[in-house]
Amino acid sequence: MHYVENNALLKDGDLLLIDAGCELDYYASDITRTFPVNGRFTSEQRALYEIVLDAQQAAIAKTVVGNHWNEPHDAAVKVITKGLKKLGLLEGSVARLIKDEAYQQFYMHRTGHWIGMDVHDVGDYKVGDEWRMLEPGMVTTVEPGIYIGNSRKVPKRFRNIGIRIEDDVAVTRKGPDVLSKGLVSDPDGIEALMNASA
Ligand SMILES: [Mn+2]
Repeated sequence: MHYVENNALLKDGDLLLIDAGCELDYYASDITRTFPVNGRFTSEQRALYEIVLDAQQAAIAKTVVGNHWNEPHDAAVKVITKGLKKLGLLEGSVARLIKDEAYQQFYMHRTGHWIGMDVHDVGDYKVGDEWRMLEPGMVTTVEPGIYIGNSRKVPKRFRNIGIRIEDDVAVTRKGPDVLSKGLVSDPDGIEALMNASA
């Protein structure tokens, strides 16, 4: 999920995941995009990418006043589980796969964290035993991903693919405000960006 040596050669067919940040006026950002090195997603990469993007959009839609902290994560988990089932990477009923946390072999982290003056900012996620309610002015990342390793249980064409899409989202009375929306995230846009700069 995090690779910090930054010395591997970029190979034809690889994906490059960049988890980047900057600071402005003492506030931190945390943004991730995933690029196909050769400028085109394979059909398997694209299928997985679209699941992650759908999961992110579902999670962002839940990042609203009156929902609790975990609702965006639950939405992302549901989309990812459904998507992996559709591709044949998970088998069984979606409800069962979620209950058994079967998705965790491919999606093993949380969907977001507070962001503010620090990139993982202070702030509780629960109050007592209850998930905290989202309030105007809170800012969280929304960053689902899918990570498929080398397992022989997975068809070869899906192996060694890791995708994460991360944006910074402010909770407002008018709904979620995606602060990082200026950076393209749809797969056609990513490919266009890659090919324009080539
Ligand atoms: Mn993050």
